[in-house]
Order: sequence, then structure tokens, then C-alpha cells
Amino acid sequence: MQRGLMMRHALAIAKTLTGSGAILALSLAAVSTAEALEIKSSDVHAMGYPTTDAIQFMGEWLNEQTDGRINLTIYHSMQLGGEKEALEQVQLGALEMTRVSVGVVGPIVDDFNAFNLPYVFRSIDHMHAVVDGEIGQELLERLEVGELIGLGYMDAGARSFYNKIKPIRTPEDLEGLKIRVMQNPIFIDMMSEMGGAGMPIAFNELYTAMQTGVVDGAENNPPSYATQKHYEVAGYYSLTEHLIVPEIFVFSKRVWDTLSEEDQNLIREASVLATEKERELWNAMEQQAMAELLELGIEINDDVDKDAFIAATAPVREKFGAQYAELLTRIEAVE
Ligand code: GTR
Repeated sequence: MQRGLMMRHALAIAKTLTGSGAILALSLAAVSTAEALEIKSSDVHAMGYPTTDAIQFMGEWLNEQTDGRINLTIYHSMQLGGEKEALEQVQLGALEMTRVSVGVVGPIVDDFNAFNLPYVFRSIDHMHAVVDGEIGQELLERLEVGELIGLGYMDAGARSFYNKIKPIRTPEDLEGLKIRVMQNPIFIDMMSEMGGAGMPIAFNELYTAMQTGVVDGAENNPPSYATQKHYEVAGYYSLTEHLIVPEIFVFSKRVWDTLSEEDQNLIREASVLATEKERELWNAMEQQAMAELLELGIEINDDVDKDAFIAATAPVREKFGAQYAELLTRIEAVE
């Protein structure tokens, strides 16, 4: 073949290839939008809890919208381990989704620790205004650096102390007590400033840890205290309400990046519905848990010197406050 002819021939082949390549890519895209999607999501709570039920609702909605193409399965009750492990699995893409407390997200995206400071939110309404607004959105977006896609927040009320020894009324009452905290160093500091000793233990190991005396107590909201039956081994519940830590549900960025825009939008839409659903379920569950605890005769005291707790935890807010100064000022300014 002459050189000129050879070149024309090569060019013709290349054009055909590119053409079919483009057709192939197009048909792949068409297939992928219609591809089945299996979402595995984990939670430390059992079904029947506001978070698990809201995620189930999200899954059912997605399933209906896509005629069964998207399917969501919940691995509840710590079947896949604690929250720290779940987040790691989601970061790796081994698990598509998880719902965890913001308490364990601080070590991944530092700014979330601003939400983890004691008495940083004035009330549940204040927390809602923050997470539903600009700040909440900004922080969700920041999760991408941690290989996570932030889908939304959920409610978890306020956390208070419970222990097996005595009611807590002032920070002095915590002196010498070993209290389990979530797996984040900020909570160990918080406990030291309040007078106790904070010990990070996974949620699924807590009942036994209290039963065997590894710790004297823990801190959590009424629904967690009640559903985990922690009152059986730590019968004093004192309403200090020192932390208002929201929950968060996240998607694996690795998996997210392989999804069609259509599916990403559907998941976003479903997430808004899940957040709304959880808030509704949360309010009912909180009341139900308190009623159940009272009926069981659990000693719940609300004669807590909150001002003393707020004062005692000022050094924690100061210590970490410098790091999050701008964010904290913005949080405080939210009405
Ligand atoms: C609950 C929360 C869980 C988990 C647990 C804990 O309130 O819903 O996600 O964080 O507290 O203390 O580990």
C-alpha cells in the first residue's frame, strides 16, 4: 500500500472505532441508569428505633420510585459492629450507607466537633436552626474530604448521665465516677472537666461494661437508655442535658461517584424525606421512652444545677473553642 493510501485507511479505521466507541459508551450509560442498585445501610439501633425506621422508609420510597430497581437493606442492631467501624466501611466503599451520631464524625471532619461541645446549642430548636441552615449544609459538604457524602441530619434529643451509684445533681457528684463516652477524644476531655473519668467504649459493649463495673455509667438520650435496657444495670438517670448531638447519615463517596445523576438525585430527595420522618418519629419515641422509664420506677432526677455544669464545662469550650472560633460565633448567632 502506498503511504498516502495507508494513512487514509488508518484514519478510516480510527473513525469507525471512535464512532463505535462512542456508541458503546452511550449504550453503557443507558444501561447504567437502569442498573439495579443495592444499598446496604448500618445502624447500631434495632428496628423500631426512629433512625432505623426512617432509613427503612427511605428505602421503601426509593424502591417504589424505581419500580424495585433500588433496594435498601438495613443492617441494624450493630450486626456490622460499632459506628467507628461502620464509618470506615463506608469510606472504603464496602458499605454504601450508615447512620451514626455526629459524636463519632469529629475525628473524620474536625469541624463537626463544634457540634460535640457541651452546651453549645441552647436548645433543640437552636440545633435544628443550625443543622437545617447554612452551617449544617456546609459541614455536610465538607465530609467529602473524608470520602463521605453527607445526606442529612436526624434528631437524637439531649444526652444526660446515668449510673449505678447515685443521682447526679452537680459536677461534684461525678467525682471519681467512670463514665463511658462515645469514641472521640473531645468527650474524654469533657468528662475530666466535669470531674469524672471518661472511657471510650463501643455502644455494643456498654451494657456488659456497666454490668461488670468496667464503668459506673454512661450518658445518652432517654430512647437509647430505655431501648438498650441500660437502666437494668445503671438505675439513676439525671437530666443534665449536657450534649445535644445530632445524628447524621452518610453515603460512600466511592460508590456515589459511580451512580447516575438520576440516582444521586433520587437518593438526595429520599434523604430529605428520611430526615423529616425521623423527626416525627423521634418526638413520639422520646415521650414513650420517658413514660416507660417512669413506669418501670427508674429514678429520674431533674433537680440538676445546670448552671454549675455549664460553668464547669467552660474550659472545654475554651480549649476547643479557639480552633472553631469562627464557627462557634456563627452557631451562637443563629436564632
Ligand atoms: C445514641 C446514638 C447512637 C450512638 C449511641 C452511643 O444516642 O443514637 O448513634 O452514638 O448514642 O452513645 O454510642
